[in-house]
Amino acid sequence: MSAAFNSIRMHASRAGIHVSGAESLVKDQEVEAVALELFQRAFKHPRGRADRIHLTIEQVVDSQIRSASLLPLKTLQVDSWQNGRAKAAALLTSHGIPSAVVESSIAALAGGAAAGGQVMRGAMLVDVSSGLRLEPDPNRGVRVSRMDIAPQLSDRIGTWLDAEGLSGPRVTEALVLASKVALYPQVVAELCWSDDPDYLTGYVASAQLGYRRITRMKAAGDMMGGRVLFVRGAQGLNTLIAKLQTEPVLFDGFDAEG
Ligand code: WAQ
Ligand code: MG
Repeated sequence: MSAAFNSIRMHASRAGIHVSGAESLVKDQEVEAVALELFQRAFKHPRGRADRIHLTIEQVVDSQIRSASLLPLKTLQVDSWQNGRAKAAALLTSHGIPSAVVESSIAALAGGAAAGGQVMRGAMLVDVSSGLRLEPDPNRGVRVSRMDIAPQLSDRIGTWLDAEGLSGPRVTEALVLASKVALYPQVVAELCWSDDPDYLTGYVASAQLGYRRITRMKAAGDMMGGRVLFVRGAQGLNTLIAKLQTEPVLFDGFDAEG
């Protein structure tokens, strides 16, 4: 049996505006099924019908794949999106990120951080000391990719998430993305909530905090959302961006106790 892994990336847009995206890292024998699944997701999406769908499949050099453990997951229940954002802001400032930088980043996500108040396809990179945006293309942002659950962890994590009532690809994909981002010490923390109008849960994550879900980060029907990676200055930025985009990582460990 072949042990080769492949990066599969999907990006769908409509009139140039982001609709949906996904990334995975799978063995040869799974490529067809996963590619079909991502295509179907792109074609039928709550953000609307895409008029352009990209599927990119690239073989990855196995010896370059890094293995790591997933962040521990915890859920914070809140009764309104206003309280959810306030909790997120408190968690971010507890990392030493100035309140003004946190507030302007939340406002950017809420208002659409790409040109014309649209959602971005990737993440904003925000300098924690100046609050300035560092991503080379502020319309696109930086897309974190080439990461997945390792095949040997897949059943265990699936069973655990099912038991927690968190079945389905969304939580797993977000946990995997946040766990990859947290591997890089230059990233202080991450903030995220979905741009899907029917999905209201978001999170704050970091190596220090783990993956902290917050049940409401926006109002139902709101089409805005995105990701902010709070980074320590612009030094080494190109290397960080290259690793976020291309370093392949498989997650083979998980501490269910958090
Ligand atoms: N790299 C960088 N940014 C991304 C990526 C990526 N691979 N994927 C998505 N984004 C940005 C982009 O701006 C999207 O518009 C935004 O994030 C939201 O993406 O525990 O579903 O896929 O219950 O809609 C988090 C909570 C759900 C899950 C996040 O995000 C849970 C979600 P979506
Ligand atoms: Mg989305």
